[in-house]
Amino acid sequence: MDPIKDAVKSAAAKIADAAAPPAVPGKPGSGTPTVDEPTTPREPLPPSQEQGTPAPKSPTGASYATPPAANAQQGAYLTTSAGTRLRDTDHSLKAGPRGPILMQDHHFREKITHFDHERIPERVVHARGAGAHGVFTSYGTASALTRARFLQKDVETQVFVRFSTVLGSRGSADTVRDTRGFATKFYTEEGNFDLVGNNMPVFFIQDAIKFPDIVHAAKWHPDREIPQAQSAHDTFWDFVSLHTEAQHHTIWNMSDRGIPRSYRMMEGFGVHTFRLVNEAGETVLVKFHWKPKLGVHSLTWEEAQLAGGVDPDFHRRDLYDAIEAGAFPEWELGVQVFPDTPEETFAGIDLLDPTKIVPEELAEVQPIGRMVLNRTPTNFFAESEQVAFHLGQLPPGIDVTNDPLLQGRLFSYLDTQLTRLAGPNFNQIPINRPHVPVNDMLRDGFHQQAVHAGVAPYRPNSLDEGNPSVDKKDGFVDVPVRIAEAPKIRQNPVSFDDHFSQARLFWLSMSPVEQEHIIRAYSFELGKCYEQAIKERQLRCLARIDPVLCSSVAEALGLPVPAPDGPIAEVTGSPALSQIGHEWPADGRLIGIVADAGADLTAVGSVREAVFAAGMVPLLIAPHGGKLGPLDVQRTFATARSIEFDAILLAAAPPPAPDAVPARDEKAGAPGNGAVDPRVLLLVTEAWRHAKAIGAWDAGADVLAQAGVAGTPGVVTAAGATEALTAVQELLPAHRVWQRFR
Ligand code: HDD
Repeated sequence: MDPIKDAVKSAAAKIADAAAPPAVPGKPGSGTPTVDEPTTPREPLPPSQEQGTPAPKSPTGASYATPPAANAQQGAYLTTSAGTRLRDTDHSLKAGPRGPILMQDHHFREKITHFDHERIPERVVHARGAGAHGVFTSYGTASALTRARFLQKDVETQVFVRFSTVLGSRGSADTVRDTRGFATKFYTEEGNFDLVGNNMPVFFIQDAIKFPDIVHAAKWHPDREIPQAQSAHDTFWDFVSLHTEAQHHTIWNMSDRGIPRSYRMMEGFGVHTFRLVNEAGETVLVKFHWKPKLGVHSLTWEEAQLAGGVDPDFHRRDLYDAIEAGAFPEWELGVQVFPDTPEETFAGIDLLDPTKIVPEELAEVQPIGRMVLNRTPTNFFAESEQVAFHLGQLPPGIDVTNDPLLQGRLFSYLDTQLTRLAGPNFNQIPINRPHVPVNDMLRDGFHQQAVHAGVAPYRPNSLDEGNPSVDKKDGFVDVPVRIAEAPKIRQNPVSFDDHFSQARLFWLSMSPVEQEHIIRAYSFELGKCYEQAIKERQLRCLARIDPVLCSSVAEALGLPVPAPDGPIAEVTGSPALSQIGHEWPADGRLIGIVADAGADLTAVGSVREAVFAAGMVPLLIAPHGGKLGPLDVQRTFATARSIEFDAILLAAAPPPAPDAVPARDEKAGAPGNGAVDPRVLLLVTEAWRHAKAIGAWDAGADVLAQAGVAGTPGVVTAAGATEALTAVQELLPAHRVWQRFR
């Protein structure tokens, strides 16, 4: 007898017992699920190219084995973070089935600890956003102006774009009245270029030192943390009425630009003036513009309100759905080009003042490339949340100007990531990694991912034979701009004192419908303020912008119309700023088709195909989910709401469902005569109020009559499905049936 061998044998037997499958699979308490798992384990998708870990580079150029990509799921089996396979992840290790959890349960502790730390601080501004991947293709038209390689002819560059609201928290609604962020990361062959812009070309402040002031004023009240994602409150209006350089940006916010229809239908602006430098060292000043292929369109105020309740993720969903449907959002990048003169002005406009635009009629926007967003993120957190933009990420050929807002931003974006992404190595996070080799001398720090080799992370060195070298030929160019001899001073140029002329220019550029919307927006927002003195002060600002605007808002507030306390600027409007009066492609528009089992489903099927063929997205709306005859149903009367659709087609007049709200109740004033489902009538009346095109055929025409909209502008009764679609298609390029507004 060998006691040691026996002990090993008996221990091995115990381990084998423990490893054996439970006696009765599927029995409650047995440790296995009571229902089968839906799938057998399979390999997950491999990480996409830009998620892969770049090969570590040594300063001497020596190569090292690439470690396995550590940032995605791999293999078929569940493991701990240390790679050990697990037998059970559904039951904590307890002292008996009814006993307490044991401290020793390392899997429990790892799982819960990691979960407890899943959230990172949200962005201090622009917390709510959504991103997408795409490709930028350069036309080469800027190649004479800049040496930047990604702007040379036909060069294709991967991009990631994140759109955002400014004020709300991560979980706030998409359709609030606010400025929208439009931040693009170009993964160029010369390193990343971050163009961090907005959907409005001007900003509230001229000097970055005031950013905390505008943000503290515009965000929630510190005592109640309300309102969420709104500017309709006292502190915002207190600040902008006292700090009149904000008046230009404020009128943009009060316009329809503050409630975009879709991220796909927003312009983007770099806001600041940048400096381009070419191979010969010659420079020009430029302003960057993104022009959406689908045009610039907005929601109506009522649509924005409805979306806030019915679908707070309205813009996020729209972006995702459009890309998944193959209706890829598209923009042209353009530049306004100005000579780089010592004054840094153009047509009397100070190019360093971020509260000013240069009207397109004075300097046309010249297209330099095209961006298509064609891929949604694989993982929201890893990509849209962890993406970090920084204005100092510039390729050779693009340089900054002395705009004091831009100068301050160059500090802030780098700084903020240190807290938000917990350390200085945020550019090693997959979404932020350049798509070119990195050979910096930055070392160590929290969350270091690279295994740096080499012994001399400093320059000059001899131990690594002087590596890495600086590139005197193709490296980043700091344009040697002459700085005028001047005292150190906390002061702005005198030209920055003009706070009202361009707010008036914007007002004069609007069509009557748009002006009416602006009046209503000011009336609503100021109407939500408590402090009379703030409303009166803002009315005095409006008096400097326009007498009609001022008196209309004063009337709505029930306050006297103040006299302007300074001259009203003599300016003319810029027609390019109006969203109305142009025609745009209808690609990617959403067409709701209402049908029921009684409809001619063959015609409905053909009209769906025709909508697809026209580059738009048809959504079949039916009394129930599943199938309608051979057709897949995308929305039901319970899930469809008018805000989602750009036009409605009616193939039927569905009767009320047995479980629907009482169809006809004279006392409650329900619409219709009880023959049509009230949810369909609501869909149609709302679509009508929001000035959308509506077409009907067969029994669908009865719905128009019941809703009381038959024969009004933009409402078409056609002989058949094809004719109805054609008529609606003719209305779509104008975005809305504007005649319906007064
Ligand atoms: Fe900013 C985020 C746009 C002025 C400080 N900003 C941020 C984002 C956008 C803008 C689109 C979101 C980026 C993303 O999706 O991650 N900001 C602008 C524009 C400005 C501007 C167009 C004026 C022309 N910003 C501005 C100033 C400062 C900041 C003057 C500070 C002095 N901005 C920040 C920030 C944020 C930011 C605090 C928050 C999260 C982040 O940077 O990464 O650093």
